[in-house]
Amino acid sequence: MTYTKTLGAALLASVATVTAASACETTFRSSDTHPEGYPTVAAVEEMGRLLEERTDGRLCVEVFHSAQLGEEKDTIEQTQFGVIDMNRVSLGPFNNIIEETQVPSLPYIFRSTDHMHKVMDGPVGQQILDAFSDHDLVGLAFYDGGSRSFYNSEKPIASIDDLAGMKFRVMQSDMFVDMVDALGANATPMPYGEVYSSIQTGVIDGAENNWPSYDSSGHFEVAKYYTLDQHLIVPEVLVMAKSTFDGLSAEDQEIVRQAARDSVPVMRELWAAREAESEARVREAGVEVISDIDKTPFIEAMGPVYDKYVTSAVLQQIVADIQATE
Ligand code: BDP
Repeated sequence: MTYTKTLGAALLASVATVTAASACETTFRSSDTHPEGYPTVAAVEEMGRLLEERTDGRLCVEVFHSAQLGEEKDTIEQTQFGVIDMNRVSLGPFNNIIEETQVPSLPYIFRSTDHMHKVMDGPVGQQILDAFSDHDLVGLAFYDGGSRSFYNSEKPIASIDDLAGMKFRVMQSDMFVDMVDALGANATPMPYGEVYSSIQTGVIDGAENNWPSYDSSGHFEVAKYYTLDQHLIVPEVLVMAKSTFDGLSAEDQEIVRQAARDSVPVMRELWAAREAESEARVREAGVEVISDIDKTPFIEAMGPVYDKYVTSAVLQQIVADIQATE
């Protein structure tokens, strides 16, 4: 989406806010690429409900789902400018902007979703949330993004050799381009909203994502081979524009932070249910799932990615802290 179009959509959306949320004194506009009912959208709505309740209707949130405000890379910029108040995004598109976000986005860094929860709920998570404040943003909470695996329109991929020369879309993060390169395939970074037609027209062979996104985006309709290599467990993050946050009283800032934290357990429950539902739905639709795969060569191939990105002492420490978390 061009900047002008995005801005046009943002302006239109702000008009909508005035009519839809007139009962609230202040309504924060929050962006999400996913459709209504998706766990991230529902979680931010829950956060807004808590906020409204705890401020007697002074502060509310309206979620603009389905990328109404634009694709993630653009909406991140707009949130930094304070044009959008809040944003729920994968950590991936932050990788090129906030170095610390690269670590929890590294392939195979987490052993499981439980491990990811322990890390992101602890001091490492706090350190990464704090890193947003140097970039005109306030990190509020982490949400689940499941594990991401490759899918494609061409053939069942059962080993790393099958990936050779294939073309996959990745999120707009240099690290993910290098990740796909290290696996012997080619990566094209592009906005989420362009993936469906790019697979359909053969511009790319496939992409990689979790069950709920593979399902809700409809990508399974055009790329029916899903290989459970689970190379990434990338947390999602809820951020607020620093200018919006700075405009609040200290008391309201704490209410905002707490409402975001309190939406996390709700999100986790919705996420777990939705993962199972989406997996069942795409299997039912005829997707061929390749689950019997040896992940060891995938993990071993990631050495160069770690070498290239985990260079500073700060990032090395975060990697060590994550690995030491039981
Ligand atoms: C989904 C994330 C979303 C990303 C999308 C993508 O929830 O934030 O935009 O992947 O691949 O899983 O771009």
